[in-house]
Amino acid sequence: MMTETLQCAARTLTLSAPVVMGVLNVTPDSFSDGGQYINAEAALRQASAMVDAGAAIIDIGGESTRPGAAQVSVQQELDRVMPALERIAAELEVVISVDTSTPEVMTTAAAAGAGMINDVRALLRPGALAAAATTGLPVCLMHMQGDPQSMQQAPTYQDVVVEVMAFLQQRIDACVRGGIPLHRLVLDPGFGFGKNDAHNLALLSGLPRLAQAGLPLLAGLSRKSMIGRLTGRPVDQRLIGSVALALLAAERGASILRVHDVAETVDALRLLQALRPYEDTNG
Ligand code: YH5
Repeated sequence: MMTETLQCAARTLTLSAPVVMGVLNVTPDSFSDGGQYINAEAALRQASAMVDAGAAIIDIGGESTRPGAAQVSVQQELDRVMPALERIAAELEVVISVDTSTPEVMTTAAAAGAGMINDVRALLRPGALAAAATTGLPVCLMHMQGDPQSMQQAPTYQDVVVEVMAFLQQRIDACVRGGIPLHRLVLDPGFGFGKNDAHNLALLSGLPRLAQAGLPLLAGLSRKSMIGRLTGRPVDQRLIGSVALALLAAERGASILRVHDVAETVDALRLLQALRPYEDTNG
């Protein structure tokens, strides 16, 4: 039987219907003068709006993993993430996911009330697996080919679905050996992380095969470059493309949709969920 709930510290996340993870912006540039206090208040307002719009999870990250983004120090990451996380944990009833690959950020965030770890490097950094195990929190293991600096230069696969699944299966095995049981794991093919459009589309189409691992799937497609290339839209006009891909991913078995536009995605997922009782009754 498929995992239908995730225990996220004190909160239980039910995944029998797809849920939305809202992406919280904690980039430093937009609040450079106000320091972390203003940053945290702005983050709280943004998170609060996403919760009102139906987000089940708020994802907070202090390292930009966009293609070509600069690396940040552990202290910079903590400075960006922790004030916002503390404010949100104090004020909102929502699961907070911390988007990090850094062991110290995992343990510090967990102690401050984070309910999930989202690691685009699938706990491959030294000490990350042990740190995540110690927190007792669920972990999203994402596939990436290469590193954020160079991953989009020349991604290559023989069979992208087979290779992503093989990588994730290795990470599942490492987690179970290292004290993170299966019921704490979520899998993510990592759309756009060392993939061209053909790879991303093959993975979207192949999600039902990834779902056969029996673990919940997370899909992050919101506003990504593939939508730009396929629709000709700049990043501020990708709402409809993003909602369409979230819906296609949910239909193919994704349980958690990581999105910027929470209200619109929640509407689309409600319609999918309304249709589900009528599926497979047309034969
Ligand atoms: C993900 O897929 N993605 S950060 C480039 C864009 C737009 C958006 C304009 N963290 C994922 O959102 N965590 C990120 O082009 C993630 N899965 C998980 N688990 C990248 C991002 C983005 C990049």
